[in-house]
Amino acid sequence: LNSEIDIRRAIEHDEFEMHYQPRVDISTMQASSLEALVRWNHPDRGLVSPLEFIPLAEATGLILPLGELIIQKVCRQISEWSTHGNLLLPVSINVSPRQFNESDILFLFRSNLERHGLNPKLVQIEITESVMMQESSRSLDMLPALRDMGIKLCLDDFGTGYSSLSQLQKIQFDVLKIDRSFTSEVEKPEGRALIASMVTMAQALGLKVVAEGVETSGQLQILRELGCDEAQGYYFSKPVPAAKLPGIAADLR
Ligand code: G
Ligand code: G
Ligand code: NA
Ligand code: MN
Repeated sequence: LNSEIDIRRAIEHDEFEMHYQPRVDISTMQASSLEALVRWNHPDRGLVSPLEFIPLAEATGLILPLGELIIQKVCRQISEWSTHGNLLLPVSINVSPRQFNESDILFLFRSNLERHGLNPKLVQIEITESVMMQESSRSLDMLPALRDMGIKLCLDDFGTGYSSLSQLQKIQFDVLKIDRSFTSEVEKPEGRALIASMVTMAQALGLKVVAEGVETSGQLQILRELGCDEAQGYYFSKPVPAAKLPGIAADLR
């Protein structure tokens, strides 16, 4: 496992599958969207976390075919949901830096949306702050074009990079996702103050703000008091296969 050859073989054998984690509107307590998270369903080892293969896929360039496969799988899944009609929520896809620099990301999204006749509103893109910090990256040019297509842009892991504030002026994002390292501290006064300021800033800039990694009702209560729009985390649901989602969405109501 975990060599370039293993990942290549896993792509060929279709061993990657997508799990989905709901993002919940704090005022209605209903799922507002889903985040797609890839897993490697390994024949011997079972489900392997992306932490164990995404870094290698990024280093070797295999994130390009894998990333394309992920976009295909998610669009096909949204299309199935829209046909069978039991759950239709926007889905956000994590996109790695190399995918912006080395693949035709505009074409990939446009062609996959067209193939299934999907409304671009059903797809969102999550970009970590680290992408935004690479000033030379072509990503900065791609982002407005993707947004013009109707795809919403989410700034992921917010607060962990250092150029966040200046980048927010350059590119219009739709959603700001506060990193879970802040959420875990929200019950302490300093942690609460940090999240309060992020919520105020995001909303002043017209972004929806999401707290990641919500694990307890205590955290959720404070986020509600602070006016945070949405929450995501184990308190609501772990990432689960598509088949388990309708039940979870129903439970949240
Ligand atoms: O799902 P989990 O929390 O184990 O994910 C661990 C890390 O792997 C996260 O940082 C997440 O952004 C990344 N990751 C998960 N799924 C994807 C994916 O589909 N594409 C990319 N590029 N990264 C992913
Ligand atoms: O980098 P990104 O934000 O995409 O990472 C998402 C990762 O966070 C996934 O690996 C997912 O499994 C994990 N995750 C989601 N909710 C929680 C949570 O409530 N607690 C913790 N510790 N991890 C979470
Ligand atoms: Na992410
Ligand atoms: Mn994410």
